[in-house]
Amino acid sequence: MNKSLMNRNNFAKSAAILLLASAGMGAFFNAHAENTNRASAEPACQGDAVLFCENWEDGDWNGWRDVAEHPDRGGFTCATGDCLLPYPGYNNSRAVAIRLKKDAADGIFPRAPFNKSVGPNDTVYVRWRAYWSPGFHFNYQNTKHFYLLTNAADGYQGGNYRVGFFVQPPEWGGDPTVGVPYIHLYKRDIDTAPGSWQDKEYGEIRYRPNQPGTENFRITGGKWYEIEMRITPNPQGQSTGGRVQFWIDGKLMADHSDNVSVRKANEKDVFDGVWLSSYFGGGGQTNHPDQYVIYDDIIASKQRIGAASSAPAKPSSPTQLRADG
Ligand SMILES: [Ca+2]
Ligand SMILES: [Ca+2]
Repeated sequence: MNKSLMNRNNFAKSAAILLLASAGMGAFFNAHAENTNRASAEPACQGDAVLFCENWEDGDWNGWRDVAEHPDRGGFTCATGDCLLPYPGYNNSRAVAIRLKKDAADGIFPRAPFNKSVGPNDTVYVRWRAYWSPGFHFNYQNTKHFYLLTNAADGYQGGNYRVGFFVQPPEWGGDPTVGVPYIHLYKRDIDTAPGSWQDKEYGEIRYRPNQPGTENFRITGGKWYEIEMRITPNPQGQSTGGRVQFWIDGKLMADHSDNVSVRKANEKDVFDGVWLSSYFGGGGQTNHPDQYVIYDDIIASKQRIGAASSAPAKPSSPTQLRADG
C-alpha cells in the first residue's frame, strides 16, 4: 500500500470514528438544541408543552445562528462588542446583551429553532425577560425587539413569516426614552379582510395595548420586564381567525381577535423559532446613544407560561456593563 493510500485509509477510519462519536454525542447533547439544563432552569421549562428554554446559564450559542451572519463580525464570538455573553442578566444570572453602538442601525440578529415540532395551527406562547439600557432611545417608526418566526431551522434567514414585538415612542419627534409596546406584522405577509381597519393601514399592522388601564403604559430603559406573547395563527386555508395577546409583568395588555391574520391563508410554514432583533432603523430617527438590550429566560410553550414562578423579590440591575466605545 502506498503512503498516500494509507493516509487516505487512516483518514477515512478517523472520519468514521469521528462521525460515530459525534452521532452518539449528538444524541446526548442535542436533546435540547439550546443546551439548557432543564433540571436547574425555572419550573416553567419543564413539561411536554415546552418547546424551547434558553436562560443562557450554559454560556453558549448552541442552536443559535446570526441571521445577518456578518463575516466581518466573527459570528458569535462577540469580539467586536456587538454582543456580550455571558452578561449580568436577570437576577445577575448569565444573559446575552445585544449592543447598538452609537447611531448604528443594528448589532447581531440571533435566531434559534424550537426543540420540538409545532403543528400548523398550534397556538404558541413565548415569554422572555428584557432590559433596555438606562435612557434607551426607541425609534419613532419602530424599534424591533423580538420575533416569533417561521422556517427557523432552515430556509430564509429571517423566516418567511414573523410576528414581532416592537416598542415605539407614542409621539413622533417626542421623548424617545419612553415606548409603547405592540405586536407588529407586515401587511404584505398577511391577508386582510376587505373593509377592516387592517385593510386600511399602509404597510404595517400594529396590535397595540387595548385592555383597561393600559393606555398610558410605557416601557423605559433601566428596569426588567417580563413579556409574554401569544400567537394563535389563522388556521391554514383561512385568511383570518387568529388571535394575538401579550402580557407584561403578568398583566394582560392586549388581546386582539378581530380579523387577525398572521400569515397568508395558503401558507404552509409554521412558527417554529425565535429571533432576537434589536434593529433600530427602517425610518424614524437615525441617532441614538450607545445602548443595549439584555435578553434572558426565553421560554416557548404550547401553554400559557404566566408570571414568574420563582421570581426573586427584586432583581438587581446589571451594573457592570460598559457601553463605552
Ligand atoms: Ca445555550
Ligand atoms: Ca440567565
